[in-house]
Amino acid sequence: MATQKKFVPHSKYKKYSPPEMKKRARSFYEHLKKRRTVRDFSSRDVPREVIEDCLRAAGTAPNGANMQPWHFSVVQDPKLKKKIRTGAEKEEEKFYERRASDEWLEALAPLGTDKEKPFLEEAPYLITIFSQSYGLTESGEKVRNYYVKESVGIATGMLITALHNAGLVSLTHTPSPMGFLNDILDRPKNEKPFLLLVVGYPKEDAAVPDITKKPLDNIATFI
Ligand code: IYR
Repeated sequence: MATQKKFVPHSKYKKYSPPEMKKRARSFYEHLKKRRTVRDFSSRDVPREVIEDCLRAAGTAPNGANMQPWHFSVVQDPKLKKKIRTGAEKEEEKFYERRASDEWLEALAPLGTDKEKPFLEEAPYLITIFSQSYGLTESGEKVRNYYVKESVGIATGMLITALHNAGLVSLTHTPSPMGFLNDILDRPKNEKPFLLLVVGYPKEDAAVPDITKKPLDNIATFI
């Protein structure tokens, strides 16, 4: 039988005056545009509570039928990190030497990426985001999930934003295929690795590619 709907007042909604909205929108943009993907990580530790709150923030993401079809696997253990690095570099070697087209390699050239992934051992946290193609009840019955990629993509974006807000940097790493992460992290087969987020502080001398974002009139139309 279908569960009855239950509504409560949206008492936490906060309204701002237009000038306040303008200020907030601008200052959030100014803050967010300082975010850069970093590949040079310091091994300095990060308080676990910070990571926990950023994951809580990610878990508030809007998602299909509120199934929350995600799992965040958080790794600090150096032995597991080494295994992940070995698994990722094995795939990346094939990618850079055989799988990637010339066009793809050319698109990546400004980023300076290659098959070596030392950050997978150097950064204090590796967070693998798994998407759950279907859910499982306690008795092992399958439950349908909806808009899984969209939901997990939104949660991941919110996690990246939360980490940036906390003063950390991250790298969205996508070794492909990522199936090796299920084995290493012992995740069930209804879960697929969506993205590997490398998290920590940047190295003192960390440098980032000299690239820019498209201006508003290039990414939006008001009609
Ligand atoms: N997964 C590879 C290649 C790579 C692909 C894209 I698209 C990027 O924006 C960056 C890297 C790697 O991580 O090196």
